[in-house]
Amino acid sequence: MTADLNLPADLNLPADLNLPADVSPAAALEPTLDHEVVVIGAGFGGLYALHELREAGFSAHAFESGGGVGGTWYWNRYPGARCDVESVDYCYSFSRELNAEWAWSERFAGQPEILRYAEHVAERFDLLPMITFDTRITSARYDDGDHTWTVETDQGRRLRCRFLVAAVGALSATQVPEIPGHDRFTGPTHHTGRWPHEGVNLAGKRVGVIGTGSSGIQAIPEIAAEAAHLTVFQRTPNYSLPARNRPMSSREIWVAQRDYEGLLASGNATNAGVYNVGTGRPALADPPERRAEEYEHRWAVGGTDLMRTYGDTGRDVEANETLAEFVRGKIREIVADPATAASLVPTDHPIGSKRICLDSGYFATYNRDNVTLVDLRREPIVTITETGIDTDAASYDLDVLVFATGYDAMTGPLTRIDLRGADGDSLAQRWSGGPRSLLGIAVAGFPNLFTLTGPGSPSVLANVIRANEQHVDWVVACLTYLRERGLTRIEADAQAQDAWAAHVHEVATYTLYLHAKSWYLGANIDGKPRQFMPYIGGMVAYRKACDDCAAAGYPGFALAGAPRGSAAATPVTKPA
Ligand code: N01
Repeated sequence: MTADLNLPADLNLPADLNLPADVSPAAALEPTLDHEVVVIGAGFGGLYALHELREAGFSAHAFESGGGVGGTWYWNRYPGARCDVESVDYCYSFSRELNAEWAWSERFAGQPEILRYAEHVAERFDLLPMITFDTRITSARYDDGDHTWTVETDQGRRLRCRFLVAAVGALSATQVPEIPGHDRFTGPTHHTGRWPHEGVNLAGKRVGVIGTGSSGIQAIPEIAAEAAHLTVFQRTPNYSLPARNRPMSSREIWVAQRDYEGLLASGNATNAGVYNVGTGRPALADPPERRAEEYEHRWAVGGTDLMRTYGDTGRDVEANETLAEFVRGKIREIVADPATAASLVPTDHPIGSKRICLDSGYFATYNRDNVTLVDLRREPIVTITETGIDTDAASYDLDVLVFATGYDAMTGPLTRIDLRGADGDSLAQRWSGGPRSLLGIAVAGFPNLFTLTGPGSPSVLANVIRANEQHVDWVVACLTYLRERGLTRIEADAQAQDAWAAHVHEVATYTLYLHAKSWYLGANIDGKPRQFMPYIGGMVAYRKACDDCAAAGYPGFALAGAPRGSAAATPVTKPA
């Protein structure tokens, strides 16, 4: 989640978004659709999309590659998987009743509990009949003759729909790096994002973990506690803050269940979609002792509040350094061996310019006798072998190899589907120079496609459940608007898209996010264009841009369709 960057209230949103909507009659229309809307994915975005589409009277169906709902929380079952947004915020806000009946057991819910919540939502709102599981959508082609998408699945199904809602998540396309010899290892290998559902018995095993991002940092303490020996292969040290996870008190549960208005406010009135406890001052406005007090207090409380202590640590190098040095000091305090501590202290990027990690005993894990840190900056990997990993300094024998190596973030989940737009170009081709979209939700050349939490929207910089809710609400209102007017086609205008992309980039330049080699920038994937993908202007400004666009009749989009009363205006209700 992003720190609250206190960006200027007037973000200078691109004026040329005010393009006239081009409304023209549709060409020949095909009434025999399978569904009006196909939703790709049944994670938090897809579930809410199904709910709202059905409420608004659309025929909708989702296809999900997993065997159940939950998206990222279905797949990420690695030991220690836990949310880094507080449970009271990391939940839906659309239903007062849902909020009143669900009781989170921990301050930061673990993966099993979040998955149970997703399953509860799917059952409570009767969404399961609207989902086909174990089915991956492999391709989708848009036909401009009749304003439809033809979708194909890996189960051999082909179906037609008017609109496509990609609820594919930003971090679902796993990434295993091309390390020499990566297919030579003869023992089990696991990616944290595709952890076996039956679990992995690590007792008595020599385990190697490559990667120290959020996933590695959560998994490492748990694996160390179970394995005979753990060897961590670290390329870049990372900042991590103590989660200080704990059970929720009965009073906290009681308040969370009743304070529905507070829940709404945390999502709607803050930039990151979570409750904000910053001082409101610039870091250097406080004398060093006062600053240390503020930082110490938030370190002791735990969670990501520390990142929001001051409003300028996300955009001012000097301010950032005060916070970074505070955290470095904590690492040096916790880790007993000074050489190991030196390897773990991050110095190559500002704190928060990569996704901040939350941990439970991560740095202290390196004080265990059964844990070895291999600093790959000192001894790079030469090759993976049949029995372990060779660096240029030593051979490490392993029984199990864990890749905590992350994702082809934000674009990967979309470009790995063969999506073909109006002129037959694939989305992967269109985005080969970097993703471009209007408001992060629609792409020029790809009519009737909506990308929930797509690149160009706040997405991973916000509370993703709330970002999904906001996107779904916008999409369903948009589809309702089209239906009421007998319109069957909506497409982002290329000029408006360029203006939005320029704005997304401009806002990122106000921050320190461009100072790190992060997955936000595509820097973790060889050959991926370096472009800051999420929108850092914050949920408040972003929501306003979306709302203004809808209120003005969707300027920046070209709308088309048959006049009211034609076949196109007839609702399509063919069941799944
Ligand atoms: O992936 P990452 P992640 N040789 O890309 C290393 C969300 N999430 O799965 O930094 C050696 O952050 C790479 O090294 P470097 C959250 O948004 C949330 O951990 O590129 N190492 C890095 O250390 C998060 O940010 C939660 O030098 C290699 C690691 O692999 C996002 O998912 C939990 C390498 C990848 O880190 C992704 O996190 C988990 C190579 N060739 C995830 N290639 C919570 O809610 C890569 N690495 C708590």
